Amino acid sequence: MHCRVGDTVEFTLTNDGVVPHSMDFHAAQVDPKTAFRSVPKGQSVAFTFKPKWAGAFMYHCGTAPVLMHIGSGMYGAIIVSPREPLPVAKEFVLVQSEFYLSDAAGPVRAFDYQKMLSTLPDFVTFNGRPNQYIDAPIRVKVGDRVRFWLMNAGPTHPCNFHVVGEQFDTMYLGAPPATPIRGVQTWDVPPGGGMCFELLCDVPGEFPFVNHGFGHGQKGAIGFLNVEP
Ligand SMILES: [Cu+2]
Repeated sequence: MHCRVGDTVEFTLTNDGVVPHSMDFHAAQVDPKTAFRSVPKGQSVAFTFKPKWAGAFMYHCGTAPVLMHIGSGMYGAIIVSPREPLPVAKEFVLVQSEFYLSDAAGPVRAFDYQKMLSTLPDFVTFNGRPNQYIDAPIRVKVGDRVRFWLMNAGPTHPCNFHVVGEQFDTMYLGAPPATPIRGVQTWDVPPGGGMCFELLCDVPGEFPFVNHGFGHGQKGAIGFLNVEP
């Protein structure tokens, strides 16, 4: 989802599932008791909001236990751009998340709630598939500015974002374009948080982008940014 600061976002959730669900938008400032309430099977909830701040914001099911609902994949990112466009760049959205799978055999691996509580994930991924950007690298050209909108859905671990062989000349801890941080090697995006990382591709090569907490990077949160001549 993409919008700009001050746009009106209209949202409706209809629950076609079995157990109650809800949706909590971190980009919204609304009464959560009303807007983010759980709706049972067959019912809906609708609300509108106007994002006040730019950034990469999480939205997720907030029905108890939240760990189970987020750990089962009920999340996404909404990118809120500032009204005044940022400098031209190749923009990418990365959502880091963790997968906790049961050992039961079958066509679909169910979640394991005890494993979620133990915080030992089987996979940690960017955009839902382990190592997918090893298999299909992100490709840009020398001279491109790359902007990663990185949102960490968790549910539990940080994303210590780093690009091997590069440095972020611009990083927004909060809302772009105010007060960038310069010359960053690695910065941790907390679960439930989002940040914006920029680098200038002035050197050709194959640059791994990783979760530098390598116990998690090695479980799939790793990929290649290929800078072609
Ligand atoms: Cu849910």
